[in-house]
Amino acid sequence: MKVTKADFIISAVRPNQFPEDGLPEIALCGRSNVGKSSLINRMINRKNLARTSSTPGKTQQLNYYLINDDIYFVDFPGYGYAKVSKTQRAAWGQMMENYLLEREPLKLVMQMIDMRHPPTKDDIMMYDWLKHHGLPVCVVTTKMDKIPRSRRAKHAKVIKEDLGLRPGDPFIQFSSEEGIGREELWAVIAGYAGLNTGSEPAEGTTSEE
Ligand SMILES: Nc1nc2c(ncn2[C@@H]2O[C@H](COP(=O)(O)OP(=O)(O)OP(=O)(O)O)[C@@H](O)[C@H]2O)c(=O)[nH]1
Ligand SMILES: [Mg+2]
Repeated sequence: MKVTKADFIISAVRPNQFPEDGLPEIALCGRSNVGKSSLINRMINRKNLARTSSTPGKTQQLNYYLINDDIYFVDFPGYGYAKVSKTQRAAWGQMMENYLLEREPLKLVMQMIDMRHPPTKDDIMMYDWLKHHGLPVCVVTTKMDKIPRSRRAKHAKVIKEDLGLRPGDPFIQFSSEEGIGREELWAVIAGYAGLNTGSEPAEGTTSEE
């Protein structure tokens, strides 16, 4: 996928701030610090359009990025960050839940898991919740470059087993640092979003028509 244009659109805190053009939306969720913003930057090959931080929990709104005027990435607040107040967590939770259950242009949820560790309870709960509600999910494991080659297959296996990865759900091993998995992930996204990239959709993806 050739990205020729990428723009930050809005940090939305209320549904009436969401774009109204109906373009397909791809949501990114995962623990705080898992690498959501870094993945966006790598997918569009820009260093710092999505703000990354060493301060976990920095993303507190739904951040919309528009790519090639074709598709939105929606960066979610990271879950599982202890220093966030209960009230704030409940408010985010409600906003995310409403978005995921009611947002018509949502085509795919990328659930991101840190490849260095087994999935957390929150990761497993999130995946179960998404599947329970029938949402299309692609599991993306991040920070692959931090695992020695010889141990990658083992880590991938543990993550698939602990999550109970459903048959048909794409599973992509990714590194924002090295760009591993970028093309494969674009192919999956293009398939779910119905984008025409001029190439065949990757295996394991479904296109809308
Ligand atoms: N080595 C390596 N480091 C990564 C990778 N992805 C992210 N990081 C680092 O992990 C830290 C967190 O990355 P972010 O992209 O800010 O994580 P996030 O999920 O957006 O975090 P929140 O917005 O706080 O929820 C940063 O220091 C990144 O440089 C990766 O693939 N490889
Ligand atoms: Mg972020």
